Amino acid sequence: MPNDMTPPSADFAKSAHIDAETYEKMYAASVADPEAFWAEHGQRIDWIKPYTKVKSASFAPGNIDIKWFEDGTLNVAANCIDRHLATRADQTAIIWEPDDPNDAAKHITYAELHRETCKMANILEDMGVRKGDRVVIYLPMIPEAAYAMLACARIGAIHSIVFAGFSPDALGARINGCDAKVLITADYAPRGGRQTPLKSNADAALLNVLRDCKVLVVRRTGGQITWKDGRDHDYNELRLEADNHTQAVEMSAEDPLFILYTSGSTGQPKGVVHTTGGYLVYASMTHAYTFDYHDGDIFWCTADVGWVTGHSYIIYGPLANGATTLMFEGVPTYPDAGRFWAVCEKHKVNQFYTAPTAIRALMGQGDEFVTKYDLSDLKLLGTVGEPINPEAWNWYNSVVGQGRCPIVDTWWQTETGGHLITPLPGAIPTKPGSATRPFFGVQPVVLDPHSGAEITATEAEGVLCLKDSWPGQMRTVWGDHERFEKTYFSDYKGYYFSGDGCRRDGDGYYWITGRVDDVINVSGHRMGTAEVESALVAHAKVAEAAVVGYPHKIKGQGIYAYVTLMNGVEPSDELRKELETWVRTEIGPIAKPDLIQWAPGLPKTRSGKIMRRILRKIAENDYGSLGDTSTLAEPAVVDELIENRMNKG
Ligand code: 6R9
Repeated sequence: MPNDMTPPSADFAKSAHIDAETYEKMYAASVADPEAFWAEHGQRIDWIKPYTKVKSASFAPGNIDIKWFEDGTLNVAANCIDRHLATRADQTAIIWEPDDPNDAAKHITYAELHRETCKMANILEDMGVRKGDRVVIYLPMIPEAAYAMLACARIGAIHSIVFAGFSPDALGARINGCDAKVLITADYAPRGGRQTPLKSNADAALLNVLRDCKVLVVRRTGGQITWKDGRDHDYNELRLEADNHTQAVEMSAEDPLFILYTSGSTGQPKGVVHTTGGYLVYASMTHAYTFDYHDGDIFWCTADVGWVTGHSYIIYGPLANGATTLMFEGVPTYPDAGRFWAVCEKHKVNQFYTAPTAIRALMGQGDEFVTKYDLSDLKLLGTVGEPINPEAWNWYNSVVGQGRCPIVDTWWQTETGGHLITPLPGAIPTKPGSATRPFFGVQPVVLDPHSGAEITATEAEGVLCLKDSWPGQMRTVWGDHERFEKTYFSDYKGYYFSGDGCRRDGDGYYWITGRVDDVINVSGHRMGTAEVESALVAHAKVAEAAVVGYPHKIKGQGIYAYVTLMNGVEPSDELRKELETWVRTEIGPIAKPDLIQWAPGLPKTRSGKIMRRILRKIAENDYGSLGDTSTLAEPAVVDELIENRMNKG
């Protein structure tokens, strides 16, 4: 075994669901005969009417059509709750850890989860929500977020969660985008000792919503809010009267389960659509195998339910598996940088799953924040969202995992529903920084970005595509199937294009090198440069803006904005602050530029296209390799930008 590899310990491998030999056998079977493989593994969830068709997937130009288990019927909430009641009614389904460590944690059993989900489902039905209707959820990380998701699934409504850090404008756009009938929100969202006024954000968002949208308000803090009679409904009051039973609606496998908006390289965020059957099979199977989840384990994924990671690995995957899943309302650094580890100790967490950006931030705070806690219950660590640098990987491994916990570096996307490339911890030796090898049924290929040809040699570098479908794959872009085809299937015909670049090494291991499109990854959150640009140019003093990513020590990538001001407007530090605040309110705090450079002009081709490649190099302070600048309309612009950049140091 090459010495850069860390094999699973013999102990871990012995009790793991999947060992090395089983992985090889199952993987080979999964790609040799996907129909047979998934016919078998589709059985891991409960079906009302069993499927007879397993897979029908076409990536052919003009006919992108993906269906799994299409003639089967089921209900996701029944799978995540009801089917466990016979054996686990009193087992904790959700451990809720509040923002303030002095407040009491909650342990919600499967029986309680059933009751609360039914109550929420009844409230939604009373508000007029029916199968196929859309419900937008804009909530803090509180148990009601889980009840809301599962209540929608129970009555066949399609939920669309908007991260509570998004601004009123972003929320309004998403409510309009999916034409939601109901918005579920809370009075306030406590996070890191501060409170976001969700209800007042929701009020502002609804000013721009055309359709009549009712609001269900959860009282999280009991703080003061404004109220609009007729439109606003009080969850805490309605809950007292709501019946604690509802029938789970029979859904077809291909009925949509949720829409989740995510950033792309062009235009506004798109609504990624996931459906019922394939998604649940895939989320539950990856949860069980990637994290080697065993009955009785306490599983903690630190993501927010506003992101796909929260959907698949806080709610749907774990609950489908009858797991105990931890939901954390707070942030890693409140009240101090030891919070993650305090929570791990307090709740005896066995599997811990977080983002590299959090690891890098905590690593800088010193080891004592970790070592003062008893982390002996930890068995496995995971990362997601961006490439992890070996330094952070090694710290995570030795200080947090005490060299005893395998690390699963999971590569996947909102679009993929679950992990696509990841070590299976009892089977695959890890290498710091590599997502290693594909999950069952996943066929990654590396294509030459210029010719589009598949590179068949083991060692390869290019763009990462998938050759065939897997059950968790997104099915369409909400309301715009053409955009689905154009975004994912048109650059490289016959393949699903991930938007990521990658390298495959001599051992067949995959190393994700980052986005190759105009998407940047800031602290593991996807941002379309176009979104930030359009927010900037919406400001009255801005004539033009170009946004690129640049390497950032903690965030992975930072947001670098080149801004050209309107004629007669003078640059100043005040204006810089004004623009930062502007972007925060237009999109949300995660989109705030880290650096703004005043640009008298932007480098453009003669046809008027901004040459981002050059702007990226300047942002990186890398002037030696600007590449071909011969197509520039005004080459002098570049010299000026470099000069300004250098003056800033
Ligand atoms: C799950 C999630 C997807 C993009 C993806 C890639 C990056 C995610 C990664 C990773 C390297 C990993 N990414 N996991 N890069 N190693 N283990 O993050 O979904 O928000 O849609 O982002 O994140 O660039 O294309 P999403």
